[in-house]
Amino acid sequence: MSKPKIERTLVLVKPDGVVRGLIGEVVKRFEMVGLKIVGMKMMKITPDFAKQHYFAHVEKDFYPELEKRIIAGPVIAAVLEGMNAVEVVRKIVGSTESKSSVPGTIRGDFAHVGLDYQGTKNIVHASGNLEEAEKEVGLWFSEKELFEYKTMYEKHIEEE
Ligand code: 3AN
Repeated sequence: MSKPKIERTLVLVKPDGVVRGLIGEVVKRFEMVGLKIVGMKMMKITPDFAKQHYFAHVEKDFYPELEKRIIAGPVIAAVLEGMNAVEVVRKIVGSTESKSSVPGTIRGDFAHVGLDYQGTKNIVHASGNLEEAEKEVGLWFSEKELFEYKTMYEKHIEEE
């Protein structure tokens, strides 16, 4: 059997999620499945920083709206660690469009609007793949802001 991959991924509670008081709800869902928070902070980002984060979208027609929403207020940035963390976090977040996100996902439970109307108000951001996750974790966090520790569950596994 191949060894499970321990990955790190970036999650943001975007300004629309922060002003709706959803920080705790979002964080709870990742903790519930046993993902480990290895870094977390509140930040208000600049347009320049937004362009670095969304570099793949800067040339797209929806970019001005996307930037406006992400710089509108403070965000919560977190790095989550766990087995296949990138894929698991995307599953919990739901699909890009809230309208199509299934109930049980963050976007499916707390937003409903289609990309054609208010595409950027979908509460959270999560890295799309491992390569993106490595870049985004490096952009948002310094080494000193990331922590190593063992969760109770990891200790249990070691004791088995
Ligand atoms: P995700 O956030 O699900 O990873 P991305 O990275 O493709 O999605 O897009 C980043 C953000 O850009 C999305 N969260 C959404 O707010 C916005 N966006 C993506 N595609 C569109 C679109 N076709 N129209 C409007 N906004 C979009």
